[in-house]
Amino acid sequence: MRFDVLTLFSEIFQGYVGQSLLKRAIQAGLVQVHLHDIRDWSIGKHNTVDDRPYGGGPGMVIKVEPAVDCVEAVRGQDQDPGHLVMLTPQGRRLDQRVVEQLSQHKRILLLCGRYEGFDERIRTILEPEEISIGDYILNGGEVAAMAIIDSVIRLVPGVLGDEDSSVSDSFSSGQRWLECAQYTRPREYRGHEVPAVLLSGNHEEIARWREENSRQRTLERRKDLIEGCHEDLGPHPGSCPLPTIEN
Ligand code: 6GU
Repeated sequence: MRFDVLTLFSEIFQGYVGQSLLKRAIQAGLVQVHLHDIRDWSIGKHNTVDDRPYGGGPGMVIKVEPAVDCVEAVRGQDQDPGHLVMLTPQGRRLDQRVVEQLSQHKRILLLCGRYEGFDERIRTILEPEEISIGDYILNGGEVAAMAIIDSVIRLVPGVLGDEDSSVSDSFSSGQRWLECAQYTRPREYRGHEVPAVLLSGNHEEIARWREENSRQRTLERRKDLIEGCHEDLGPHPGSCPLPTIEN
């Protein structure tokens, strides 16, 4: 799986790319991350990549020429032109289903914006898929691009060890209940004890307790996930785990 990140702030990615899971995946040849500085495709002697918006208003807009030139040049670096994603607050909201769809691509280009946005013709010409990571405003698309890389590589075969396979993740393939509470040693800390059932060795009871714990948490914290379960089964009909919950 190859990622190409197109950004004005490639330094932001340096630490992340050297981080353990991604680093191992890169060393194992499972994932490639190529960083590209949009400024390398700037125009004029001042390395301009942004400009004031026509019509006035605050902030700066990313210029069409450097963005389009950069995407086209980077696309040409591989036989696979790749799937172009533009990170913007106006995009489709990222969730695990979107992550699963993205993971089907062999190559993804992540175009990160800054400032007030992109010249609209970048969209018209390149027709990217626009993705947002939530309903709040970031200073740029870089953190969102990292969220995409981080969530997608978990689904690349071989990146996770068998032990922490992503199949059992709480949001994988139509599963929408929250992860249950977890404990490790010590058995007691400041008077707070580990639930006895987890020490019982009774695997059936433990499984039942965990399911019930997930159910309760989801109901308390994220009722919307359960409600969504009934109307939006998507490509996984029948996998909804909580159809019995009332109200
Ligand atoms: Cl992708 N970009 C920016 N600037 N803000 C965001 C976002 C993206 N997703 C959520 N907020």
